[in-house]
Amino acid sequence: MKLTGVELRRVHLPLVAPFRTGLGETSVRDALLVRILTPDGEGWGECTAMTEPTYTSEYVDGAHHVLRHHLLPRLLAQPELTAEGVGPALAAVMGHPMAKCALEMGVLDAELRATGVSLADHLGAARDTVEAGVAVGLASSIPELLDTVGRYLDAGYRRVKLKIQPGWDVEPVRAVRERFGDVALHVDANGGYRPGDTQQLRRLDAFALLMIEQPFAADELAAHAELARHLHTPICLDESITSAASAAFAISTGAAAIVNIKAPRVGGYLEARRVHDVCARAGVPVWCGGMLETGLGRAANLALAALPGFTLPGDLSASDRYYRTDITPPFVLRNGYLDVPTRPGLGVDVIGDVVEACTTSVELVGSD
Ligand code: NPG
Repeated sequence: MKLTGVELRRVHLPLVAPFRTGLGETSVRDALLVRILTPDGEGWGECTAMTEPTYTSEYVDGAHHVLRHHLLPRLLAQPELTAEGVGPALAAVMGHPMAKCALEMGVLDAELRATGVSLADHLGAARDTVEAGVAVGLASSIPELLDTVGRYLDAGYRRVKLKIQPGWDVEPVRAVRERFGDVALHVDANGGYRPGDTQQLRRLDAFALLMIEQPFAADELAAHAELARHLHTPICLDESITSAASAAFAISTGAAAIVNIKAPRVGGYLEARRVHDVCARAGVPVWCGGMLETGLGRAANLALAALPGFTLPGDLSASDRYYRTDITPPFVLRNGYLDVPTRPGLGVDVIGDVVEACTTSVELVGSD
């Protein structure tokens, strides 16, 4: 496949409600989309970098810059391109996994559309629906939290993840357990605790949580392994896992009993599948993380989450949990499950007039 051009498009999508974590609050998604143009058809990708570099070092303006000035020139210089070849073609540029993921996703979409294969089949999906989970941000009060969790459970979500931080952990978890009984519950700290907080984290053992996600900073692998020796609750790593190699190492040290896989954090869906394979060989369950994706990223995440090792519900919710109007037809909850797209490529089409209406900038970068 020859790449003839790539469109970089920024879209402004207000969230239905602000999403607050220990890293900050998001009320609008300033998403960066790529449209891959080839003589055989087009493909779409999404860069999930956030407005500020608070989750990882990537952020949307930086991703836009690295795509425009460093990644696209290398990709456009390839005489022939395959999705497998995107990673190697961009390897000279260090880091920037979310920007690289967007390009690989777009090329995968174009290539699979041209060959009539769905991304789910291409990755090796084992199911056609995926259990939906929901991530609940930090709330301003326990009653507000209980109200939000109650609405999601009424909607049919099968697993609830609560954001925690020092000062907002045991009491909200206790309140949710008391009100909602044995609902599948897990907590996510986004690295907000320090190794000295072990005694406080041990108090969470009383609530039969599925897992505690990323209690310490991304590079604190030894501290996570040490914490695991003092907790009954399994430790899941998110920010620490940046590749299949880092997943293998984290598992070997005892730092991770469960892994959250986010394709954008590991540089693409093909590396995400390799993370899945490493975890499956080690008997470590995985689940699919989310970053408030539009329908494009959601479609790709559903394909990934259909792989056999994804045995826990992920942060994959229906479109209306995020956006009043999405740029693709909405994903809807059916008895607590979401359908895995089956059509070729990502299996979803952007809605032209919706995308135009929320576009804040667009630039076409050509091959000459
Ligand atoms: O459902 O997409 C979703 C949100 C899930 O909590 C969620 N994502 O720390 O995993 C996270 C968090 C996040 C959101 C991280 C946005 C980075 C950006």
